[in-house]
Amino acid sequence: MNSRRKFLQNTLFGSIAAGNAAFWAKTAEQFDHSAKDALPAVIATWGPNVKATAAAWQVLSTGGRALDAVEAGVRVPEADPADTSVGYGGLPDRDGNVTLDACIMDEFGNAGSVSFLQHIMHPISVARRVMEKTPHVMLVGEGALQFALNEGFKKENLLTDNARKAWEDWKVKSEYKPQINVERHDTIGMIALDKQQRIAGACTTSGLAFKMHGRVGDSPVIGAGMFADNEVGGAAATGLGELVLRTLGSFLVVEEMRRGAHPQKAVETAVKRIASKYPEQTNENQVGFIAMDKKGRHGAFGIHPGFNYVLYQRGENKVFEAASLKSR
Ligand code: SD4
Repeated sequence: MNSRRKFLQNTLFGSIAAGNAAFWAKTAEQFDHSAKDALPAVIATWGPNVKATAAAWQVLSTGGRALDAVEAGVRVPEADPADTSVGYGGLPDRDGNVTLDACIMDEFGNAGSVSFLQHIMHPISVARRVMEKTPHVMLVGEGALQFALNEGFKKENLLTDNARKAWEDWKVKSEYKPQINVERHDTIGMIALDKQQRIAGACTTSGLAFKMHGRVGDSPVIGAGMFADNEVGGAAATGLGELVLRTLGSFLVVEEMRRGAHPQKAVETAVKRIASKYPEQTNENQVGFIAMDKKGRHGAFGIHPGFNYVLYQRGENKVFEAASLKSR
């Protein structure tokens, strides 16, 4: 049994069984009936990220800024050696290097991003510095590392013994075949809405396990892995980044919400776009989106069953199973 499934079975938090989209859409709307206490709220990809939403909630519940909440939140899995998809402990590329991607956006539409960054445990905080201290949006590779070191971040070895062992086992066959939900897709995308109705988002990952050296996914690309617009809401993606990059998925979700769609309908549209453009790749690969609008309404949807997410709202930190386009 994979760790996520085990986690879900063991979790004390309530979860809604995966249903069809129509069932879920109704359920998601049930969250909307008492809009007055919908703020603050935070949503994140993948159930094991309950500790991340709890860290974000600490900021939000004490009147803090959404931007600080998402940064504090996603730093939790970045520092967790047991999370093999994010930061320290992340599975390396096929040459044994841990290379990290992250991005962040604030309520003013400012954005910062790093990609192909090595040796820094908290890429999200480097992305925030890029946003706040440079005239740029994105720094990559060696330049991003130099910037981080100049900013006082510590150079560290991020390859844990477990991740090295997994890589050595993988090297025996050296086959790269992403599998739906089997490979740990625990990239964290997070959207927070604070008491002052400010929206911010963050996304951070070590990317696909055993990827080509130099491969960059959707997670650090503003509009692909994450997008937030304070007039509308925010969205984030997880899964096979190539499918999200080609469709600029998170931007699409936010634009659908801008046109009036409920966040649940908006994420369904983005998943369906991928499925209609890339039907063959959709059969074999997972993508999931989360979204939250300015009213604190949310949505989540995957191509396949197995995508779950965490919502911390009205004082409760809960894991939910997202509905999906395809059935088991
Ligand atoms: C990527 N979207 O690099 C990321 C992978 C991911 O959970 O979401 N993993 O393509």
